[in-house]
Amino acid sequence: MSKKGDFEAVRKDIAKLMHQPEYDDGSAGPVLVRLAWHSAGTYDAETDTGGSNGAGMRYEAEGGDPANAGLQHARVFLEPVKEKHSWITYADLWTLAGVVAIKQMGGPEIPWKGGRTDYVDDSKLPPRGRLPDGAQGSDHLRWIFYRMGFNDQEIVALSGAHNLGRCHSDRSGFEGAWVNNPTRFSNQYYRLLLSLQWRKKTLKNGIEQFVNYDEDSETELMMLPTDIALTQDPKFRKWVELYARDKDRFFEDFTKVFDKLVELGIQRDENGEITNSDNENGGYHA
Ligand code: DDH
Repeated sequence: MSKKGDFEAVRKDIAKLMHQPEYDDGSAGPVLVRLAWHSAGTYDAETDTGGSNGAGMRYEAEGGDPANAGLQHARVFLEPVKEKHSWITYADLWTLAGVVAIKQMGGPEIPWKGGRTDYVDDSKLPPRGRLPDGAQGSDHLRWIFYRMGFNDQEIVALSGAHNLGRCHSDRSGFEGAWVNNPTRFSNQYYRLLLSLQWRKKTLKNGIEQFVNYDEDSETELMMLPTDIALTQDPKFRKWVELYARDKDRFFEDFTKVFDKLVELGIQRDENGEITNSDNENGGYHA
């Protein structure tokens, strides 16, 4: 047990659990990043509902959303950290784990502030269906991400997280990794989007995704229809081209946009203290 508020101690323990030889590509990192993203990506700016506050994925309504299939692995990885540092909220732990994982995998240092609440405010619960559907195109991407308050450039920068991890047929129905080294954060995703030839492939389960033509490569790489959409829409494509040639610019923009993502719906005063995590305000607590 660490002292309340000692986020450094929590960071160290998250970093220690990253290496998971029995799991996927040997790292808990990618699924931890996806947990952070899905905890925050339910936000709706207009109604100020959803977002990482409340850690709603602990409950069936949100945790059982098919879009969140597989994220229990990330939550299970983090459980010993929560047990050891019981003062930390799940909402803070999940977002912090994403930030630590990105750094551990060679990505940028993303600013992160604590203070989120696990208190569930019933009036802020997001309905299902707020997370993106990989089978769709650019209209859907704008519909989903504009709702959170992101613009075209930010959509493309956020999508660079697909440098990490893989699709699992028993989770999303899609299958495979986007890049050859899916536990190393880089701008490879954008470079491959532009440099490889992508063709549509129908998987055994009937789901369509894109795979590369190159038959010499040992592993088949994949892209979701939403990833390919970024190259087909000119307003998205110009950012794909920029991030493909300028890794530093991608790291810089990704840092800002991931920070913005995990702060959605969190209000802070001038000292950085959260002003909307009042546990006394009705609702229920875990
Ligand atoms: Fe993603 N993502 N994502 N994604 N995502 C999947 C895996 C991972 C979409 C669909 C899928 C973001 C945006 C989008 C990560 C991070 C981020 C999978 C595969 C699907 C499907 C799940 C599975 O089968 O296990 C779609 C659609 C979008 C979009 O419309 C833009 C964003 C914004 C992020 C982010 O982190 C900022 C990561 C990491 C993974 C790999 C997970 C793993 O287990 O490995």
